[in-house]
Amino acid sequence: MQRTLVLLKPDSVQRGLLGELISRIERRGLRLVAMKLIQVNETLARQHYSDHITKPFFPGLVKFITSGPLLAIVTEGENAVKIIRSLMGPTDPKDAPPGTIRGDFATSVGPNLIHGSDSVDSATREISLFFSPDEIISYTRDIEKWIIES
Ligand code: ABT
Ligand code: MG
Repeated sequence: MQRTLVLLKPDSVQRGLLGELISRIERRGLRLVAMKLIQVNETLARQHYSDHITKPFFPGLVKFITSGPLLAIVTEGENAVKIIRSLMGPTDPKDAPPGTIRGDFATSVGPNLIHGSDSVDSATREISLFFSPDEIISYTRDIEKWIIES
């Protein structure tokens, strides 16, 4: 089982897409094990996007992610990291196929609606930035007893 951090970014909140996007995650079979609406401050934004600190788009990225409330989620399930990345679609929505979140709802690489950790290591790091261990509540769904481990 893996956990990954999902952020439904300020544009998702502004556009009233939270329910739609949560629904896609749930229907795919991942469990929501922690969730909170927060306004990210500059310190947290810089930590979260520390890989991009030298990039020309970094100041704009920090401005955007701190521009309004976002919904932070920890989701858990088999292959959660890859599954969220495939639900999201590519970073630039113009390359995102229909059926993906960015391919269905976004047009521009700035406000691209959703963040998902890009590896298991990033997920561990990012989850600990946004949540304390006692805010994460693990549980299983009955159907998961049929998972065959490969
Ligand atoms: P995030 O989930 O937000 O990290 O997006 P993703 O992992 O798909 O894309 P990366 B490469 O991590 O981009 C981080 C944010 O930086 C923005 N960006 C990225 C630009 O604005 N211009 C660029 O050329 C690149 C490569 C998009 C991402 N988020 N937002 N918002
Ligand atoms: Mg990223």
